Amino acid sequence: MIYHLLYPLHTTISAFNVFRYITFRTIYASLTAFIICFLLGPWIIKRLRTLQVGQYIQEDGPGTHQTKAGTPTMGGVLILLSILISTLLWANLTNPYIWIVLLIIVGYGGIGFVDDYLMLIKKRNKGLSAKTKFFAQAVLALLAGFLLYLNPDFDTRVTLPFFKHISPDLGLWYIAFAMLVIVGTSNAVNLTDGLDGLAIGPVIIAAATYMIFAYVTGHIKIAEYLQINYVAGGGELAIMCGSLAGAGLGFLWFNAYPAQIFMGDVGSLSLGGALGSIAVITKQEILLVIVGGLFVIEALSVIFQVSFFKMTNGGRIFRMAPLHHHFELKGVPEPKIIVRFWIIAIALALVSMSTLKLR
Ligand code: 57M
Repeated sequence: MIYHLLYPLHTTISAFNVFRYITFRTIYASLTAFIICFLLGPWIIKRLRTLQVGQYIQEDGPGTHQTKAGTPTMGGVLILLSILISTLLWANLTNPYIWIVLLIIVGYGGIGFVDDYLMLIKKRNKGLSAKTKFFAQAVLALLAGFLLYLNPDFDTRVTLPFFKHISPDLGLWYIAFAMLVIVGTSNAVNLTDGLDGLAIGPVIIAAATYMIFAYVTGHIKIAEYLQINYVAGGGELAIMCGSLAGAGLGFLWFNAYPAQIFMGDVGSLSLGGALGSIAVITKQEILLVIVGGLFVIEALSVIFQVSFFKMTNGGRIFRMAPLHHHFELKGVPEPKIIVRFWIIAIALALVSMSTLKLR
């Protein structure tokens, strides 16, 4: 809104020319989302407690988690509210990519909300069935992929890190590919959200990384210099990444150990979906495996654990999956696991940025 209301006035008030710049609007989108989250946090926590929207803890989980029972959850509502307000204020709302990512954020937030709500009612850590959740996510992601496919400016080639001359054009199959990236990222973030701040930290890191990718991808000269795909209008997603990172920092203020609030599936599914869709639009889909490497590691630990369990009739690779539970059961204190996972996420983000030059 601010962009549409104030930038046109730059002909009379020259200072308003600043609203044209993506860098300026990204910074203020981050700060706006952070301040909204920071100011509304205490009220939301109090409200969730009053409404008894408290986390149910599975008995079969690590014993240390029993003390977390009743922690207000569904804090993702606060994150999404901050992202939406900040994006609507600072982004160029005529940009179709903004609305595609908003479709995923709101849609996946809705799926997560229903899942969390059912968990609350059933008083079990079981909400929607995995099949129902996956189907709803797939439909929304296919819709997003189809809208991108219909966009004449959008390129259906897949960018490979390190190999600038190899970018296969998937054509109509790009819709299915985009769906896999979005649904996969969403569920990987969901699995990771199992310790205080463990998911939101790497989400902030990934959002900050894609802030840079979106900016360079949408800048024709820089994209040419780096020999990466130029996506006209892709730079506007830097503002959305700013909102994501700002809201994430605001939420982390309350989700930091010992957490006063959990984000719930409403937060984890939507934030993962947002990162996946931003990766697709900025043509850095495969690079997401590195940027979101922590989410990939956590998801793979579950896949390997379940596969090994089935193949060996009860054998386990880890004491418990996802990986963070394995370290918990080894006696590593929760804060130490969380901060070390953040360090890994930062290292992976730096490696992913280096690939822009290593081509
Ligand atoms: C998402 N949810 C957390 C919170 C958060 C197939 C299997 C791997 C599925 C997986 C599962 O259930 N995943 C669901 C992880 C849960 O967090 C809630 O869920 C939201 C995110 N979706 O926002 O509302 C618990 O995590 C803890 N937590 C914190 N701080 C936070 O900031 O401490 C969350 C956020 C919360 C709280 O205790 O209750 C979760 O862990 O369920 N299942 C598992 O991850 C289970 N692993 C498992 O069963 N492993 C098996 C097989 C299946 C691989 C094995 O290793 O053999 C573990 N999780 C639980 N119990 N709850 C262990 C058993």
